[in-house]
Amino acid sequence: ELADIGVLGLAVMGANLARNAARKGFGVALYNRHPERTDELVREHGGEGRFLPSKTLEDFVASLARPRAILVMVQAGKAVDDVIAELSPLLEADDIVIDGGNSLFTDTARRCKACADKGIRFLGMGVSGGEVGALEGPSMMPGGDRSAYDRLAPILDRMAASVDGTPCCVYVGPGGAGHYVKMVHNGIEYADMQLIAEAYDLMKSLYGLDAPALAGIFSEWKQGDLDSYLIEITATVLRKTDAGGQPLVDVILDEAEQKGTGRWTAQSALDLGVPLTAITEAVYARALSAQRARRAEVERKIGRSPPPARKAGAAAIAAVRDALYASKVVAYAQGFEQMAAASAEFGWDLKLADMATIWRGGCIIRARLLDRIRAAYDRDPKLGTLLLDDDFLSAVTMASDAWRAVVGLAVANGVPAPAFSSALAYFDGLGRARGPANLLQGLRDYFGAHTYRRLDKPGRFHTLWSEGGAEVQVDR
Ligand code: NBP
Repeated sequence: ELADIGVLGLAVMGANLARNAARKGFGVALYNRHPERTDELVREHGGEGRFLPSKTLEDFVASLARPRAILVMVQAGKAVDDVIAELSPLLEADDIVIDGGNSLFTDTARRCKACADKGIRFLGMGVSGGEVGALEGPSMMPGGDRSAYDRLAPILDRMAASVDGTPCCVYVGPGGAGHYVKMVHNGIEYADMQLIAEAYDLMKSLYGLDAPALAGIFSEWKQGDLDSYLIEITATVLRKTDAGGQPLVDVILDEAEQKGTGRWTAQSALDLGVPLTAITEAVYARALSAQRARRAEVERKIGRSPPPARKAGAAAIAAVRDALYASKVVAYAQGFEQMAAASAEFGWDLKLADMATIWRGGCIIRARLLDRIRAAYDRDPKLGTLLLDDDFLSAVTMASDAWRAVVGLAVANGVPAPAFSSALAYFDGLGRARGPANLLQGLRDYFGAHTYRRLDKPGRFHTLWSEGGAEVQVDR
């Protein structure tokens, strides 16, 4: 009997997705460029379901039922183009290629079109949940050819995580929409993790709390509004000791690496003109973390002294919690606003409530907050920003005194909290009908004759700054 789906690329993600599909009763064809990975998968997990391993691409394609569906799980970038080029001559009209890696959405749009020109149906699918999610049920964000999605939905829905009986998988939109949404998901993940790291740093640096005490605090936060996978694993990581019995986190090098999806998110926000401050600060924070030697050199020169010891009272810890929650709402609001802007720019018709729905399970940013985001977009699918939703606005407003106090304390004591403080600055900027850009416009008109508009009359104006200072109307 032929296979229902093929998986090409059997490193961690591909192997676990193949096992996931097989465990759900689907016949799974297997292929990896170096056959050792295929052999290992069959040797170690062959009993989990119906696997059809192949050593050549020809045999692999021949082992699939028509129309063939091939899930490509290779390294993002050139490898995906190479694989498509090798596969294309072996495929027939209506066969389906799904790229489940972290591809750049513009590459996906290009591949979607190139495949369509050859009669091959292409899906670019974001998959979140890491290694464990891939095996046990990830969140999946397929975009591209709609008919290919419809054909595969019964398989994808079974493979995906599910929350309250709803699969964490939905058709996102045409072209590169699926990978775009996955990219923003990863950007939000950057911001979420940076905010958690700042909360950790503040409590450690200001109140001298050690890792086990902090683990207890994060475990407690997991019971409330902050309930999320990332908060849960924060407690676990903080509690872990190494072989010598000391907290592992205390000996992990403080240099964060990045694979690029956070940076892509920030770059796209700049292109779209979306103020994506929280995610972008998180990308910068990783970049600064990577300058470890320079940080040590500057610290030596400044001769820094630690902040004075403070008592960690319940109110102080609750303030950090509230500041974290409010900042997190801002980060999500910005990410969702970016998806709306991209949807308008590229004509995707993204359903933001659906995105919140499929991120409730399986993925790294799964959180109770996403239920509230879904509810907000269900109430008003055209909501311009989550911060205009009554529930979110009142939650953030209620937290704002604590938020200000925490950011103030951080600034006063030299503990950097870039994501906390930029989220607050964004919220304050958003909540002010009249900002200081009037002066910017005046300056721009002075040196570049860029013109300005006035509050008190229609039209565009220019002041003849160097020719007597008269104002002229330049357009009616
Ligand atoms: P990797 O990103 O490490 O890629 C390794 C796989 O790509 C191997 O199967 C390798 O084959 C194959 N490959 C390469 Br490299 N070049 C190839 C080529 N020219 N032709 C055919 N195969 C080629 O694997 P991964 O960590 O499982 O991730 C797969 C995708 O999923 C990536 O896009 C990744 O960004 C994404 N992703 C990863 C995670 C995660 O937690 N790791 C989570 C979500 C998404 P070989 O064995 O023959 O060298």
